[in-house]
Amino acid sequence: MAAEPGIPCLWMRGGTSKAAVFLASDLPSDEMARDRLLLRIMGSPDPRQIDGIGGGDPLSSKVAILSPPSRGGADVDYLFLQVFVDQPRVTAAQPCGNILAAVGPAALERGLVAAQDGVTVLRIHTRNTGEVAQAVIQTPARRVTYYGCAEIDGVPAAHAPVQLVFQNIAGAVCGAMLPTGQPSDMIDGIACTLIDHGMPVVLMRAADFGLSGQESPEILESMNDLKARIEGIRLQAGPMMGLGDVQAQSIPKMALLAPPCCGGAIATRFFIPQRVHKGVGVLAAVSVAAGCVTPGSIAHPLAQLPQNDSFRIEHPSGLTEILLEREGPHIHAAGFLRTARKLMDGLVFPAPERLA
Ligand code: NQM
Repeated sequence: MAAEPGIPCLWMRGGTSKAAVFLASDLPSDEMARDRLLLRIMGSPDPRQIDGIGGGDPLSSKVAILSPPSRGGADVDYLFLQVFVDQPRVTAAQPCGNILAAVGPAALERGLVAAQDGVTVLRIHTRNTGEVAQAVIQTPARRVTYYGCAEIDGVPAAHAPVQLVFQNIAGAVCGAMLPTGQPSDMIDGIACTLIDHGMPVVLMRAADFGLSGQESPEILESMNDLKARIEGIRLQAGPMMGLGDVQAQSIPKMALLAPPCCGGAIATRFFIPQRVHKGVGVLAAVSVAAGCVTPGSIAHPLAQLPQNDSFRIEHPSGLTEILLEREGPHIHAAGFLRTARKLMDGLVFPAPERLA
């Protein structure tokens, strides 16, 4: 059999996640053919993804597809795809703020956007939601650099900062920030806030499950009864949020919340949705922050609201800071500091097609 050609691929860290970054022109235009190819590239379905480049964890089984902008007011299009690890599934239903941090550097690397001297400001159109985010990338002498002094919890060592700003992302996926029209709903006897401020999330009190909210991801993942209860709530919350049947989806994300213990605004543990996040998603953190400032939500009484605009969300790897521009509960803009790094640039060779 003739060898299959390699496909140009950048392997990037964005924030606390990793993704294979492609140009749309290097992938099949047919979505089903594209997704089948991405499963073979990542090595899915397989819990270890041993025959592909995925890391056996949802945080390192991600794809970003870049293309020239399809709308005015943007410099580049970004389609995010979550490749399931142990199921033959790829979904475009969720966006990803961590991988967004890698999009600016990757667009510069691939020449989709011309670098300026010093910093380059890019407007990135996330095709999953239609939102445009602004990214500020360090480009001394018109070349992207990954070296710098910015540190984020969950990533060892310092790197060049990537500043991201989102504007007006309330209801980005569900169409409304509170898709059920109320700040709190009961599902299976648990008070839940169903919220979308960039990422659809179900907020719940850890204490309602007999937890402190400080448990490690490993402990939470070992609790099979807890996981089944949370999945039962998620399957009911999906249709309530206008997401339809979410059995095969990676949204909504499920957040267990507790009062802060490390100087932040609130403590989080996230089911995303079957595995437990080792840190926190960027857009998921904005949805939590939105919950904290929404009267009547389950997050509001748990939160220590900051005096200024800096919301520090506690998670298993430390704290993630979000800067909110808001009037009361109305958040106009959310800003973050992330870092990103090019890990590999080359050709990726997909695993062979599996026989049915
Ligand atoms: O919420 C993981 C990640 C994410 C999502 C996930 C994210 C976000 O950390 O913006 O970044 O929840 O699937 O990459």
